[in-house]
Amino acid sequence: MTHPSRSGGRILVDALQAHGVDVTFGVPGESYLDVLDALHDSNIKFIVNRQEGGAAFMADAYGKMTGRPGICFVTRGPGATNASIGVHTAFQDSTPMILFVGQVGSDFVEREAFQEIDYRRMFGQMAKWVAQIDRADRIPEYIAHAFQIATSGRPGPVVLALPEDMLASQAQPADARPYRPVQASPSGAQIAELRALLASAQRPVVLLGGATWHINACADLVKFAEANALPVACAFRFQDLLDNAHPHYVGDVGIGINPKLAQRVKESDLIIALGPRLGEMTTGGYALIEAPVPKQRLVHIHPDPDELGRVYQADLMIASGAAQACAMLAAMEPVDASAWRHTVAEGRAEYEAWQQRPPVFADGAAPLDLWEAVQELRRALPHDTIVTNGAGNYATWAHRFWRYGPMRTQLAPTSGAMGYAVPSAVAAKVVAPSRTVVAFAGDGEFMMTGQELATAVQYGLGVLVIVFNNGMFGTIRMHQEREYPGRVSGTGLHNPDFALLARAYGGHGEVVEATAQFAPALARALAFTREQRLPAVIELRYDGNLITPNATLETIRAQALAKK
Ligand SMILES: Cc1ncc(C[n+]2csc(CCOP(=O)(O)OP(=O)(O)O)c2C)c(N)n1
Ligand SMILES: [Mg+2]
Repeated sequence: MTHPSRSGGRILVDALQAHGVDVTFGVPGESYLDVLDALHDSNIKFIVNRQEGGAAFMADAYGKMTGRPGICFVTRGPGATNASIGVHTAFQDSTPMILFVGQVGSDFVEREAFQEIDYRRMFGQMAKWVAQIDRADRIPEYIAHAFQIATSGRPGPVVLALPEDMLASQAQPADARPYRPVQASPSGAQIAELRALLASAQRPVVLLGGATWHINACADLVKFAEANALPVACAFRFQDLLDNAHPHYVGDVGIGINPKLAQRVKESDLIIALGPRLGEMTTGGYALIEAPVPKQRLVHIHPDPDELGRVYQADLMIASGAAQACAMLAAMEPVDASAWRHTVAEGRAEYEAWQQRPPVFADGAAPLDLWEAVQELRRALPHDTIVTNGAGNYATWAHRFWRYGPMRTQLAPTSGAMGYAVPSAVAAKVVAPSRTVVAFAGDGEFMMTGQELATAVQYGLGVLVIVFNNGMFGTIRMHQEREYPGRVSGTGLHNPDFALLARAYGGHGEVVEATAQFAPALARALAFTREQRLPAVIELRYDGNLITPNATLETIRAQALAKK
C-alpha cells in the first residue's frame, strides 16, 4: 500500500495528532520551521511561551494534569539549555513529557555547527530516552516509541532531536496507532502477602505518592483505607492524592512535616508506601524512615522495579502502577482493624491542630497575617481550585494551611525547582479553563518565570498569582542564619512593584500590606480573572522576619549564635 508523500514536519505533526495531542508549548526557532508550518493547519494549539524554561514547566504541568505527555518544542542549543529545567523536573517528578529540539542539518553535524549540541549526552541523565530522528520515514515509529516510554512504568521525559534537513525531507510512511501505556499489576499472591502483613500490624500507616494515579484510583484508595481503617498521609508535593477534607487524611510527609505526623510514621510498625519513590524530601533525608532497612515493616509499591530496593529493602516490593494496585486493594477482603482503628481520628485531630494559627502570628501584632490570608482563600475559593507553587519558604503557606481537593488540585515540583508556580498555573488553566487556578509564588520565584504572565494575557487565561514578597531569597536566608548567623550574603532582593508589573502585562494588580485588605483585594482579583479572563496578581508585602510559621529569622539567628 502506498501512502502520500509528506514532509518530515508534517509527518511529525500528523503523528502527534494520531496520539491525541491537542496542545503544545514552546518557543519557536528557525531550526524547526517545517513543524511550525505543519502546525499551521493542524488541530493542535501552539501556546507560544516567552522563555523555554516556562514552556518546559508548562509541558510538565500538562503531563501532571492529564497523565498524557506534555509536548514542548524548542530550538537548538540555547532553547534546549533553557528548557532543561523542565526536563529535570519531569524526570524527578515522574511526569510524562516529550521535548522536541531542533538540530543542525546532517550536512554540518559534529562540526560544532551553530548552536549544535549532542542531546544524548546533554540530557542523558535526566530523560528516560534521548534520540535523534535521522530519517523522516521513521518518524511515526519514533513518536509512538516516545509516547510509550514517557507514559509506561515510571513515567518521565523523552527528548527527541529533529535535524533540520530531515524535517524538510519528503517520505511516505504509514501512520502509527495511538499509544497505549503499559503498567504492571500486583499478583494475587502479593496482595495476599500484603494482607497478611496488614493483619499482623498494630499501627499501620499508608503513604501515597508518585505518578500513574488517576481519579478512579484515588476512589479505590479511599475504599481500601476506609475498609481497613487506615490513616493516610501524602508524600512531599503529592498532597492531592487524597482529598484533604477526607477524615482519613492525616497530612503530608515532606519538608516542614507536622512533628506529630513524623512521630506517627516513626512509631508505626507497617508503612504501605503506595507509589512514592521514598526520596530524600519524603523521608526527611532518609531519617524519618531509616535506610536501607527501616525499623517498620515496609510494603513498597512503585511502577518501576528499578526503584524498588534502590534505597529501602522493603519487606514486600511490588512493581505496579498506582491505579492497578489501588484496584486490587479496593477489592481485597478487609482485615480486622480494631487494633488501630482509633489512629485515624487521632491522626486527623493532629492534622487539624497543625493547621491552626501558627506561633509567628500568635500575638496578632503583624500588620499582614499570612495565616489569615490562607483562611480567606479557603473561604473564598472553590474546593477544586488548582494551587501551584515552586520552591521557597512561602510554599509552606500552601502545603501546611491550604486544603487540597481531589486529584489534580496541586501542581508543585518535587524537584524543588524555582520558577514552576506561574507557568504551571498557566498550563493548568489551558487544560481546565473553567477551574480556578491560584499560583503561590515568592518574590524570587516570581522573577524567574513571571514573564509567562504575557502568555496568560495572550491566550486569555485568568490565573491568580499571589506573590509573597519578603524582599529576599528567604529559604536561603533561613539556612544562612542557621549556619552563618548574622552574615547575610547574596540573599537580599530589590523588587519591582509587582502589582504595577501585572498591570503592565495587561492584567490586574493589587498590593496588600494589612490583613483587612486581603479579602476585598482577593474578591476583586477573582472577579477580574473570571470576567476578563486575564491574569491577576496580589502582592503580599510582609515582614521578612516572619520566615516560617514556627520561627522568625531573629530567633533562628539567636539560637545559632547561642550554639557557637
Ligand atoms: C531554579 C532554582 N534556583 C535556586 C534554587 C535554590 N533556592 C531554593 S528556595 C530559594 C529562595 C526562594 O525565594 P522566594 O521565591 O523569594 O521564596 P522565599 O523563600 O523568600 O519565601 C532558592 C534561591 C532553586 N531551588 N531552584
Ligand atoms: Mg522571598
